[in-house]
Amino acid sequence: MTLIMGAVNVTPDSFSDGGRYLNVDDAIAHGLRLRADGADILDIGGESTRPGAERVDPALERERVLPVIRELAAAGAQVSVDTMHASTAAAAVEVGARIINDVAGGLADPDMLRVAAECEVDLVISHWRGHSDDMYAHAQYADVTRDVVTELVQRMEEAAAAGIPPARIILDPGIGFAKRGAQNWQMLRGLPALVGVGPRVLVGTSRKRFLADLLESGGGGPATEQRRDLATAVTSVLAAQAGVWAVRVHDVAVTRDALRVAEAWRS
Ligand code: PMM
Repeated sequence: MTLIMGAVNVTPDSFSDGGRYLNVDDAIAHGLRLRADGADILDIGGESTRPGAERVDPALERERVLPVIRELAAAGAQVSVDTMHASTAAAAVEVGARIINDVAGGLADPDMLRVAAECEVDLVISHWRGHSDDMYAHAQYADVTRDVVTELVQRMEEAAAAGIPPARIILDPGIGFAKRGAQNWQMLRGLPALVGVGPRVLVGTSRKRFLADLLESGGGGPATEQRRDLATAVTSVLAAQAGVWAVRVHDVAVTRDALRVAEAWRS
């Protein structure tokens, strides 16, 4: 069964849920609720990666995420830390995180691979070409799927050289990162090629702009959160059918239901 990673953004400006859980207690309560809803992993982040978002100082980022990670890990949750900073990743592992989720795939911080190797935890390597403020300038591909696979294989080789075996690596196509609308759909259609590389694959489509654009172009007015969550449940089912290991979502309950329906159909 495909695993569900529930996103907990402890940020004032995240793409979809920014500002809602900036308070530590609210973020912990939200994480516990996502776990009760069926999240297998809780992904805690303190820096928004929304297009155009400002960078966050690592010390402020740690202040936001460490108390939340500590508490959720102590409650028995499997926790990942969503960070591009090696210092935050190391501190998060110390308080109980077991997965480092680096949306920059090790490219933003030269210490990230060394820290992940030393900590002996799993590492999510996402496809990334630049920070949010100018990522669309890098959205140029000869063939999105082929280029993303090639670049992720390079990142994996760098990780292996740093001492991280493929069994501890999770690859992520970085939906919405340096990719425009149609490029995201092309990448999703090409997911089997990424799954074929070997390591586990994680996909995050949740509430992203390309889904909202699609919904709005079909009518019905603004793409509300509810509409985006339904769209996310559908893309998550299709990703599961393509063989991914896990999907990263905000509304765990609706995706859990959708995955169960698809599983019943299949089995
Ligand atoms: N997307 C966001 C944040 N973290 N991590 C991984 N591994 N993959 C993603 O696609 C991903 C991520 C952006 O979403 P949010 O800020 O709305 O939660």
